[in-house]
Amino acid sequence: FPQETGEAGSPKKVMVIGGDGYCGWATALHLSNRNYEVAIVDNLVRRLFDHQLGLDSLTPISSIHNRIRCWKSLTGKDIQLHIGDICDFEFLAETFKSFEPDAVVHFGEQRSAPYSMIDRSRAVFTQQNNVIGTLNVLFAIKEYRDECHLVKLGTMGEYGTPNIDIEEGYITITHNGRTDTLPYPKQASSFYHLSKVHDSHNIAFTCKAWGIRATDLNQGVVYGLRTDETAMHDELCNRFDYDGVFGTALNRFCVQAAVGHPLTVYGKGGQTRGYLDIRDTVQCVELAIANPAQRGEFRVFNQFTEQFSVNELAALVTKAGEKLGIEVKTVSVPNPRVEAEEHYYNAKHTKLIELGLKPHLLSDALLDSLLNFAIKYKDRVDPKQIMPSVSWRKIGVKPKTVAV
Ligand code: NAD
Ligand code: USQ
Repeated sequence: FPQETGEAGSPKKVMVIGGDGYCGWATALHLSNRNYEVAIVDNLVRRLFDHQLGLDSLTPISSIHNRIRCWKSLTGKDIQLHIGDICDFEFLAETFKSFEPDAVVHFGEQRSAPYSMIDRSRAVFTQQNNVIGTLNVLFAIKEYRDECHLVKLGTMGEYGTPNIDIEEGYITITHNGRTDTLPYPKQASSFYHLSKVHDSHNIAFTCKAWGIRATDLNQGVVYGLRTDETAMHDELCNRFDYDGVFGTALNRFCVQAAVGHPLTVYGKGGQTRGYLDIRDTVQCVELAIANPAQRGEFRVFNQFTEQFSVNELAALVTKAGEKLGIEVKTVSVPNPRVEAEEHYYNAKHTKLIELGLKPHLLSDALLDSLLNFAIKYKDRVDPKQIMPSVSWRKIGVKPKTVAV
């Protein structure tokens, strides 16, 4: 990794928006450990969603204040904390002016596809929170910190599942004898995934119009619990979602196996996505920060390390369960989503490797340890939260208090 210095040789300052969340917390600690000066910005709305929907992380998590205190007492390193909503521009402007970031890593969005499909108000909230939050970050960079590099978390789901190879952000097309390199077509399939498409367009435009430097990390589905830093103390433990709204495929399957619930394959199970270990999320973000985009450049990286279908994941978890003496069954659940269940999928993901990413591929050992974590915390599992409860087809205007 190149030298982590900002202006005048001082440590590079990184603002981590969404730094209390799953990817953000792991990243904030990793960057702090690597001697970046870190400020977390978060309005803790993710903890509120849990309360509102009656959900909880598999792992017990400390308050953000105790997390940061614990980190300071273990390492002597300070992480600044700014509690507030990035949709509130005055708040965001103050954090920019006081912290003066060299890079902003933006994780701070509503990130669940099912949440965005609960009812009209959640769909509107998701797009308002995500699109306006990102617009405010772009304006704050332009106004107060125009050299600052934006590292924005996007999603592989922006591309959908086209019947051709997926490139990294751009595709060169020859049409009626003329050739151009154009943004890769976007075919997102939830109001959440669409919010990321809208963000990408807004960022691309401001790179062109104002010379913003930005990297869009089109991340695949993240799995895993521990990173070197979050494993240092119980109070640093990361969240781990297994419920039908916020839980993601592989993490959910491990918890389901641990409690003897059949693995919930939606529909035919041929849905193929890119996946990565949370230890690679933190590595990729550090690589993007250490190798910033040029002024005016809108750079897109596909951030995942391996592709799996849902059926393949279920088979891997079944095998890992057998080794631990657990019998794992699979059930085909009627698909609550509208998505292709059998399709071609071949997505490029070479740019982060070229920058030096050393992937942690999904190994038997990792699956064993994930299953063991799930077993360790299995008394905390609420079986009522496992089955999917949000239907893409049934979304309507009637507000729903619980997802069920
Ligand atoms: P998370 O919900 O655990 O964390 C998001 C954090 O952002 C939360 O702490 C939340 O309180 C905060 N936040 C949301 N809106 C905010 C606002 N308006 N102002 C301030 N803070 C706000 O999500 P995560 O799993 O850590 O995902 C982080 C990012 O990575 C998201 O943008 C997500 O779309 C992207 N991503 C996640 C995955 C995954 O598998 N988890 C995969 C691909 C991309
Ligand atoms: N699926 C099942 N069974 C389950 C859960 C999911 O079959 O119990 C299927 C889904 O139908 C889907 C696939 O697994 O086809 C992935 O679903 P997911 O819930 O693991 O992931 P997704 O909704 O796509 O969203 C997650 C994160 C989101 C991120 C995205 C990356 O919540 O923030 O953007 O992964 S990607 O999928 O590459 O777009």
